Amino acid sequence: MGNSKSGALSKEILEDLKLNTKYTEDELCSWYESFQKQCPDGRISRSEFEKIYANFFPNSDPKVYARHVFRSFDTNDDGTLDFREYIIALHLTSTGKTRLKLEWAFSLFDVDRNGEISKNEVLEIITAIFKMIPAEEQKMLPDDENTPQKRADKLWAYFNKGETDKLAEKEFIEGVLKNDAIMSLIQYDPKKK
Ligand SMILES: [Ca+2]
Ligand SMILES: [Ca+2]
Repeated sequence: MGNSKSGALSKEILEDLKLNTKYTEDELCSWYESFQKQCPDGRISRSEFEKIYANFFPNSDPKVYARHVFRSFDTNDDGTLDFREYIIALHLTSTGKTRLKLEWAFSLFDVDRNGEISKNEVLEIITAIFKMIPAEEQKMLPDDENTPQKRADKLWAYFNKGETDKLAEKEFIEGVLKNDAIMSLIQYDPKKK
């Protein structure tokens, strides 16, 4: 009590988030309030982040995927997400197919952060995505997309790559932007009930 100042959202972060997301000042301030309530120390740990994902995917196992998403948003690599990193995460994962979202998707697939994607990295992330798809939905997937390996093969064939070739960021973004079917290979949108 009487300490509201240190708990307020700094003007700098607010301006930065208004500029870099579609959210309004009101939205950001009210999210900040609830963020502070849930995370009094102002940070989300990896296990807390995994719990948030678990709530969204009660019928499947989003844990590995959540871990990769966490890595991609922990831009300063300190093992926690602060409010800014968290809001950027929300913004990017909830927007449609934009260049910005695909820049993020690239960083998600670039597991070792060396600036290019290998087929093994693709397989690793697609395997994590697959674990989020409930079993009954997996049964309904097209025959050439119903295992992580088939999906990785399909993606690699689309980009005309050999097994040991690498995919650069620009190539990835431009390729996916051009093709909705490829976009659906690299993400999972739960069906609205
Ligand atoms: Ca961080
Ligand atoms: Ca890489």
